Amino acid sequence: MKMGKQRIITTCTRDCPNACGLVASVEDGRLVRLVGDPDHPLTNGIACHKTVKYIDRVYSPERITHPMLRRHGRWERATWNEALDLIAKRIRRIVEESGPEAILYYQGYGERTALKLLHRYFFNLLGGVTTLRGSLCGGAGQGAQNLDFGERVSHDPLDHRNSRSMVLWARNPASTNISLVPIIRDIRKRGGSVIVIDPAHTRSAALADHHIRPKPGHDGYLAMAAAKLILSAGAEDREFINHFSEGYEQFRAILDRHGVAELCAMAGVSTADAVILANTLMAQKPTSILLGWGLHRYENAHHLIRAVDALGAVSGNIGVAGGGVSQGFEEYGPFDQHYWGDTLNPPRRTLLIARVGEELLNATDPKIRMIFVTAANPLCMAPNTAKVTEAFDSAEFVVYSGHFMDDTADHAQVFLPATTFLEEDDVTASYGHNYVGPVNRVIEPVGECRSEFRMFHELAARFPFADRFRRSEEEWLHDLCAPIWAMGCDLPALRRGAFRLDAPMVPYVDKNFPTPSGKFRFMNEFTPSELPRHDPEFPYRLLTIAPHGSICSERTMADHAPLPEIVLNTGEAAENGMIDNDLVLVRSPVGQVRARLKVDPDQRPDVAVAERGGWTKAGHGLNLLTRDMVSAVGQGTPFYETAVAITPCPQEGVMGARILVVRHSPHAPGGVFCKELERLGAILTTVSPLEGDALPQTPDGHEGLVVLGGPQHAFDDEASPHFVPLMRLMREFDAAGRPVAGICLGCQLLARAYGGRTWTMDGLEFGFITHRATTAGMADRVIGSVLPLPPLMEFHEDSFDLPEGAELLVAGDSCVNQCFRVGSNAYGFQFHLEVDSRIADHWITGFRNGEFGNYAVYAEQFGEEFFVAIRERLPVLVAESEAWCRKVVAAWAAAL
Ligand SMILES: Nc1nc2c(c(=O)[nH]1)N[C@H]1C(S)=C(S)[C@@H](COP(=O)(O)OP(=O)(O)OC[C@H]3O[C@@H](n4cnc5c(=O)[nH]c(N)nc54)[C@H](O)[C@@H]3O)O[C@H]1N2
Ligand SMILES: Nc1nc2c(c(=O)[nH]1)N[C@H]1C(S)=C(S)[C@@H](COP(=O)(O)OP(=O)(O)OC[C@H]3O[C@@H](n4cnc5c(=O)[nH]c(N)nc54)[C@H](O)[C@@H]3O)O[C@H]1N2
Ligand code: SF4
Ligand SMILES: [Mo]
Repeated sequence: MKMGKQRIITTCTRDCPNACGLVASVEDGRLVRLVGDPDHPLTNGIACHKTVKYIDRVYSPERITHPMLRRHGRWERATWNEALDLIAKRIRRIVEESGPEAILYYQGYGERTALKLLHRYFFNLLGGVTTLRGSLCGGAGQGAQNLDFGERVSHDPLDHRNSRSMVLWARNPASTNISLVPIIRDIRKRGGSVIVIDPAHTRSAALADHHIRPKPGHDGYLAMAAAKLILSAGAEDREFINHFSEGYEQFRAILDRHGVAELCAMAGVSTADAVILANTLMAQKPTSILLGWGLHRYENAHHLIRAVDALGAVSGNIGVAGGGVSQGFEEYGPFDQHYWGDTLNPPRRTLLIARVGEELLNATDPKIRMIFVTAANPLCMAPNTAKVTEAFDSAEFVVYSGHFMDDTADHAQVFLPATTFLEEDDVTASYGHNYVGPVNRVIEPVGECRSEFRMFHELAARFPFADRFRRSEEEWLHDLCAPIWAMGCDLPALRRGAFRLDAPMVPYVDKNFPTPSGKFRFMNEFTPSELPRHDPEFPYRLLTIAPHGSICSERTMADHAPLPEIVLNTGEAAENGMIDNDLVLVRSPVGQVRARLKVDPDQRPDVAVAERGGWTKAGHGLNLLTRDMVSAVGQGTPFYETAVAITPCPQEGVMGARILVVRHSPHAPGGVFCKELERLGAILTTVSPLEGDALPQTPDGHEGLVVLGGPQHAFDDEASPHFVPLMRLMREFDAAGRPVAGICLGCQLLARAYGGRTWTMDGLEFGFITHRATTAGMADRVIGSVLPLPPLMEFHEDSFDLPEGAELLVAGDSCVNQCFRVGSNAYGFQFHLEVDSRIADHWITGFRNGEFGNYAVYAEQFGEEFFVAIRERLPVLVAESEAWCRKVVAAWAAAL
């Protein structure tokens, strides 16, 4: 480890069009600060708020930092050699028995740098495995623009400085493209207009002069209405139409089918909206029209995009500085793609990523036996999660390379812990601008994490083609980036800062298009019968948009709120008997999800908007709702072809149950236990008597009681005068047939409430410990239904005698009384089943550093090795404990 302070520049490789230049500050080998690089021409010193948080992600207590193998259903630590040997053995066997196409390589969007091209090279050296075709992200738009322009080429974002106005068409840069924000503000400062066209009321609406809210998937009509207005004003670009385009007559014929008012009605906008759009295009030339990814996500997205391209052409914005209909760039464009090695074998099978669940299940010749996943989370991000999960579970062997135990890792047999870009040397391009940037290693790999370059390298070393793969990163970059070097850059120069590719600032400036005729092609067919239809059973179109706070599913378990939020128009919600914060059931033809309702008066009444990316296992999983379809053009994924019904959750069982939570310390929150209760629909009221909150006198108004832990002694009524009334309350809840749960201190108080003595032990019990269920436990309504027990977190110096009439359900070796039932439905849990990664990490770190005053004396009993080991095992320990806790809560709450 390098000591002292360092400042290192690098480039963010996350799935984000900005590809920001970053400056990392490192102190004694540890990353302490990550900010935008002031010298990067597009970043200009401003990176997103997610970047500051990325440091927490790199050092997250949930991050997997050593290889793991699943043995007998449980994750166990393995060495790299064990993991890679096993993978190599399975690959060899499968290739021998079923051929290489029985393996699927699933590359996600998490990181698409130069060296990542080599993954596919590895699989091609193997003989060519099954790969994916199409895209979860952009396909449809590229397909449509290729039809019109011959090839999709966008204006350099720096060219928008020449724009007098801008249209953000299905794009939300305030959340997704921060580098554009100053450029947008600048247009307005110069007196130009910015129009946002989006059915949802996003953060970007605040950046604009006008927000036009078309019906989802119906933008084509709006574009046509604006084109008609321009034509009727005689303001069209005649020269472009006459000399540089084809198909104009067909386009005119399409426009002639309807009047402007009719088109606006079909688009779900007012005529005034179309007039504003047309007037802006006529009076504030040039206009930069920026297409977002929202438009791609329709089956017939090409209709929408082609209509906008045509509007750009009619209004004279094609091949003009400050104009253009721009969409994005190819992140793999500047690299030598022949290193994918696709020509090494005859064409191999591909599966459509848009329908990957179905495609996997239908792949029979040969059946997919192994799936190798890198930088992806298909069990969360691909459509129709239930089907994708079934498909993944039908493969015999899933290898997952990534950072966290996400939905997909949960279904794998091998976990390969990958480095983040901060631990790697590489080169990255961008899908949002024309700069390539250096990925310079900022810190040493965390734990035993390895770059995928190294993983594949060492995997290749186990095969006869090793020599074709084994070269240094530098050597590979020399070849992979040859097209960049040919533009006048070299690796040492690139390591020092971003390099602008030799790409046009303004594409098609010579009005020469790479179409067969060399001309721009107007949309020449339009079949509106193919546009999304209204189904009264599912009245809202579900728009699962980019989350503001994270990139897609890059989160941890602890990051998740109990439920996803879904936004509905305020009036629409009220008409259907729902108000802000209600718990609602969101149903689609393929699945259902519970969510928290948010209302917004500025949103269209026929859409439901939610942020994509929450994990399925955390109760978010919005792709449980989406249909698996493919776009008609470009093999894209029409995520927004899903319509949903939203209704209040039926008030039964836990739903709507009011639960009193008594908290004893800010360091011991309700964690997973309380989150899960909320997820099931309970309404929690938390009181902290030690901070002056009044304890309710009777159970009236609450259907259940949860008493949390804290450092107090259960026998010390002097320090905690509320113990006596609290114990009475615990008995009264139970007597009234209302379930009680006591955790740690709460467990001891429950024992005392029924006459059990509480006392201080010889030492402190700390860490994750495995206990056993007693015979009574096996027969118990709650514990009997959640066996086997994973290791569970302990942090206590007191214990208790079982009260008379109590049943011991879980017994420990060093401290026997771990879980009991008393009365009819009162449960005491000595272990902290509620911990999530944050709570556990806080306790481990605080305890080790002597921060928890009265426990400091015990820390010495636990050596340094103990703390290192527990921190290393924490991600899995917490994941197991959390999954178990959720089952316990469901069983406990069933009595509500
Ligand atoms: N913070 C953050 N940034 C990200 C990401 C993230 O997850 N979080 N993801 C990254 C990725 S993978 C991508 S692809 C990009 C996406 O970047 P954007 O395209 O900017 O974002 P999206 O939310 O995918 O879609 C933009 C908007 O399209 C709108 N939309 C949906 N349907 C229609 C329609 O029919 N008509 C119109 N006019 N608008 C419609 C949606 O309401 C949404 O607000 O962002 C990248 N950046
Ligand atoms: N409902 C709905 N679903 C959608 C969309 C939508 O609009 N609505 N949008 C779609 C879009 S635009 C996209 S791009 C896809 C994204 O789909 P995916 O790529 O499957 O999902 P991500 O959540 O981006 O997962 C990327 C993972 O890569 C990890 N990662 C980052 N760097 C590395 C690395 O170097 N190595 C490894 N091994 N892992 C790394 C990240 O931590 C993260 O876990 O989702 C799509 N899914
Ligand atoms: S996530 Fe996007 S905006 Fe944030 S630092 Fe990375 S590239 Fe920049
Ligand atoms: Mo994307």
